[in-house]
Amino acid sequence: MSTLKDVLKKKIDAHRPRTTRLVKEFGDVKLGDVTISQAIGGARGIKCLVTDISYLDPMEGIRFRGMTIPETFAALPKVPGSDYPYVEGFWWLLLTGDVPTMEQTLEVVEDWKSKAALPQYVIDVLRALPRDSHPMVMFSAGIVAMQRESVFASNYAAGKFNKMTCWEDMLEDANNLMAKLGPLGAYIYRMKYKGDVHIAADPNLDMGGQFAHMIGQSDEYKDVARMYFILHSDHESGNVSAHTTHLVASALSDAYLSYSAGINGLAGPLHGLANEEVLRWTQNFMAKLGGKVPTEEELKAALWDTLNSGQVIPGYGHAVLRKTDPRYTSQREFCLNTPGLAEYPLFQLVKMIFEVAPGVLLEHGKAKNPWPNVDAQSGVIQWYYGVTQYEFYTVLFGIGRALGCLANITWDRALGYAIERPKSVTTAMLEAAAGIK
Ligand code: CMX
Repeated sequence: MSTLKDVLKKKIDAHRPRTTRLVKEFGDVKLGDVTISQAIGGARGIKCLVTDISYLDPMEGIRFRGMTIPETFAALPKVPGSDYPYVEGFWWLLLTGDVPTMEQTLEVVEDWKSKAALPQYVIDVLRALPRDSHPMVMFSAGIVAMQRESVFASNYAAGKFNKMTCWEDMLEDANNLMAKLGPLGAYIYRMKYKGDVHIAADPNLDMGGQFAHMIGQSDEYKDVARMYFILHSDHESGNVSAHTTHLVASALSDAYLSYSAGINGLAGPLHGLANEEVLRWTQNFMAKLGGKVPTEEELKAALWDTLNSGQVIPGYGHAVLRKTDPRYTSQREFCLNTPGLAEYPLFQLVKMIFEVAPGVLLEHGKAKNPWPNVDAQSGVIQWYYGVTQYEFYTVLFGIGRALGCLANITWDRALGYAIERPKSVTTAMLEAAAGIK
């Protein structure tokens, strides 16, 4: 008797050539407004999402509310004594489209401070998980556990749902969650990697500074946290984390349910986990060479080994971008302008990969974009400052990404966006559209 797996394997083996043929030979055949290759290939390029919070141009990169990354950093109120802006002021910008005054920024700073404490039951949930669970699992579990705090959900359950004003409850949930994500990440970090010894919040610090303080980092790292959270915040609506958050919220799920789902998407190796993969790849490569700086030929060979074994080069390529990601450039400049980091061997290697990998990917001929994305550069900065637990890097991404996702779903509620429900078709229908007998 065949097992379920045997039967399924036969079916899959028989089905695969049909899908491959549809994409290869009939990819451009239209199915209404989209093509077969778009229907099979992850909805690439289909314009069916709306957001005014950020826009990603394939050649220019991201603009937040119409501003490039350097313009954004220049425009926002700065933390005293720092070259970097308050994350809280950036949140105001994403939500409203206006650059806030210092007074408006400090209003958010104080609001988040007042909401930052983690409920004890969230700590209990984190502590109940096996200590070797991935930090993204802990982060996601912590967020979803907090759902009982949702003002939106409790008002909905009490029959107080009002389509015109429900965005106010979403905003309250979003502010509450934003205030707690830094402390949640810091708790996970200290519990997992720093002997379970925790650091109390400093009442004088802004969100980015507080995170640095609570993970036990230096003053210098405070700017790293601010920069990192802002750079990772938003990349328009179609990426997996933003789209998942939007999709789940479209069922009138609250901010906690929606963003924990987004976090689960961010934890995939083709998305946010790529920053962890980049560091693993570079560290393994350096270890193989016994720590010595590789020659260009050695690096090329290692990149080809990765490609030939069927894996992707992490940190390279993008679904939309067709040039070097300006978030990569911004972090690269931070490295080049930071004495010590500029000469750091791992940064030298990351620089060398930037010089070699695009040529290898072009020769390989598959990736539409051979240039680096945000993840190619972020880990080296963390490593330099002593955050060497690279499985934690996606949590850092997730704290920042919340800014964009939560601003978006607040606006989704305000504009009453509909529940998402694209239409699916069968493979036989595609074959019929392609004229395959
Ligand atoms: N290394 C090797 N092959 C790559 C590649 C890379 N870095 N980038 C793309 N390709 C391959 C794809 O796997 C695909 O191969 P198949 O035809 O065999 O399936 C082919 O090139 C065409 O892909 P594409 O259209 O250029 O890219 P997609 O839009 O399908 O995927 C992305 C985009 C980011 C998933 C892909 O470039 C990738 O896997 N990059 C490495 C992982 C990574 O850095 N992810 C982080 C992205 C940023 C983020 O979200 O955080």
